[in-house]
Amino acid sequence: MCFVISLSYGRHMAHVTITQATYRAAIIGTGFMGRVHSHAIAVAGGTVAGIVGSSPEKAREAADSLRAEAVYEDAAALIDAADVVHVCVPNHLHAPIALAAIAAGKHVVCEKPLATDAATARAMTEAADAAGVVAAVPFVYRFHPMVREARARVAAGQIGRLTLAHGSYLQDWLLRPGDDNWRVDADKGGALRAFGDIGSHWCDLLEFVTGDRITAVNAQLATANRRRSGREVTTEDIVTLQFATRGGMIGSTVVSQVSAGRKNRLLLEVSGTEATLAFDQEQPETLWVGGRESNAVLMRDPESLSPDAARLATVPGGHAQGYQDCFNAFVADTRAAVAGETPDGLPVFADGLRAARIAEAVAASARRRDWTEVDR
Ligand code: SOE
Repeated sequence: MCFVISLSYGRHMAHVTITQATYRAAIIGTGFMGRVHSHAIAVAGGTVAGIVGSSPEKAREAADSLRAEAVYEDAAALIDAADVVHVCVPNHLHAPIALAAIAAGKHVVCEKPLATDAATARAMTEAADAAGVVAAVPFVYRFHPMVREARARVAAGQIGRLTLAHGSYLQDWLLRPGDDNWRVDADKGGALRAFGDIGSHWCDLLEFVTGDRITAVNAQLATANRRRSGREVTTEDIVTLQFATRGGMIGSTVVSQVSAGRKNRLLLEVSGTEATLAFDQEQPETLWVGGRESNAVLMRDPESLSPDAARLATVPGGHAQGYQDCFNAFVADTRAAVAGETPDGLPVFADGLRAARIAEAVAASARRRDWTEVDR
């Protein structure tokens, strides 16, 4: 059961959904993502029943900042105590923890990439479906209001027949040979690192906004830093990708974690026979609309947005929203799903599986130096 409370401030209306189902979360993994999840759980009206870290000391250190009611040493005991399990550990540990939670009948939020290979992602998706639990994956850029606005305009036919999509997802936090992280190691992060970590977001956003599907890819991979912290690195720093879609678009994207000055720049531009839309994740308050006669930069103003975009606009235009707001909205929608609702656009395990299948096609294409079909 849920209540929708409408609040008005000046000319602005906000709709806040209050669900009655409890949302007692377990957070497994206490790093950066654990903190982001914890904040979003609090904003969604949930509680953090407990946390498990990579060591009991790390978990105790993180307890306050993660608002944890308790620190557990045993993940199974924490899973028992929770309604929903948030899996925020390195990628190779997603499957065992998520599957244990599903086997215990718990809802799951599992970080992306869902698994380090598509077969495991499929097993996780099938297990969640069979258990009838909510199983969500934080492809959170879907929750930028201006992304929803772009999606609504495409769906309404305002862009015309889609012909071209392109863009990039660029970061610089792995620029230097001394920059390091567990994601760099294939045995923890998966064989495709930059693509799994951030390319997956780009492809998810493309398919979400356009409602179209990538059917074939032609990819190149490059590793700029072949050694990091004294060891050999096999995972890629850069991916260039051409693709074709079922709906007849062609396009390309560039994914890099070694692009100096680019912190988290996801750019998606979609062109149709009537208009072009461009969204830049580092400027998420605007959407560029290109026309033959004139161009416009739309501001996130809830009063002029489509209903789904306005739903996610939690503060009036000009009061900047960003990444954590996306996460908050994602967890709020996950909570609504736990309460029995079907929020539009909630990314679920099937979307995580989809990303894993695209990643496998990317790897195969780069290996074969040729086009590879995604859904074969
Ligand atoms: C690191 O590259 C990272 O935190 C990703 O893991 C996230 O998914 C992305 O949102 C930001 O960058």
